[in-house]
Amino acid sequence: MPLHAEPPPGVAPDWTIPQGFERYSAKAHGTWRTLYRRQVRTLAGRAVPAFLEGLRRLDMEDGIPDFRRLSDRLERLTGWRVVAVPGLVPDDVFFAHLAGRRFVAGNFIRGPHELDYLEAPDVFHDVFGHVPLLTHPVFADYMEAYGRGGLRALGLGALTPLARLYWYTVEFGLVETEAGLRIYGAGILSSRSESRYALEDPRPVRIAFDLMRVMRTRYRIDDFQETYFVIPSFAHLLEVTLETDFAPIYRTLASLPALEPGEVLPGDRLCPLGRRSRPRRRTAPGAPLEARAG
Ligand code: HBI
Ligand code: FE
Repeated sequence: MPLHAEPPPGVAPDWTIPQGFERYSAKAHGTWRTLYRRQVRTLAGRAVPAFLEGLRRLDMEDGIPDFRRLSDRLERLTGWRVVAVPGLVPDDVFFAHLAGRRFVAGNFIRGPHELDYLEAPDVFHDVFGHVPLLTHPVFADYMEAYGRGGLRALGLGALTPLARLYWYTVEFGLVETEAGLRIYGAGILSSRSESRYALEDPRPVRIAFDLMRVMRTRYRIDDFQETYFVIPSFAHLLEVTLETDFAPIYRTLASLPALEPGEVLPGDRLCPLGRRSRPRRRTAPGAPLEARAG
């Protein structure tokens, strides 16, 4: 994806740049606030409770956050920091940042004419979508483990299957909770239309997470997903990532045909869209936070 292996002029050797927080216009902060409010309304009862809890703790509703202040807060919680980059960075650079608990984020924000769709991930996708779950200790560990796995995968020539794992978890993952299916993937969490589609539309298939199955499945970058994978918990995702030796999986995958998005295999466990997917508000003690809020 990147055109240069070397950072362009003005970009540090690790591909970071200053965020330039002081340079955001009032309009840029206004775009952030519009998106933020809209998305908070959409995500009540749809996002995984840990995301909404992280969002609350990060205090980002007033405008594009200053990465220094945001990082200081996040570092106290889970040891992660947020660093600015000019756009997509080379895979090895991306993985090295994750392995060092640094999340790379674009510093620019989409224009008011492209609130619903954009091609390159901007600061709203990267920070609103990804950073709140980095406050969750288990998810935070998964992201680091993924970065380490990425560096190993590059050495094994296995970027493609590993990129599919990122796509179907970090970007477009769903999780089963006691209250029903919830969103944890940042690509969904930062999109109003896909937040509804991913949970409520009958068209996509929702398949129980299986590492090999995920790594075999191609994905689309230009439309809503046709397949979502559902994890039982962040603990399961972390455990599988830490305890599986990916090398034999990559070897097996090399001899198997890839699967298309939307394809269903006889062995797939499908997650039906029951009434449980949009529960009525519960107020009983111990009900998920999101069910009580809003
Ligand atoms: N760069 N800025 C940025 N953001 C990403 O999500 C990203 C990247 N470079 C490479 C990359 N992702 C891929 O390697 C992963 O999607 C697997
Ligand atoms: Fe992303």
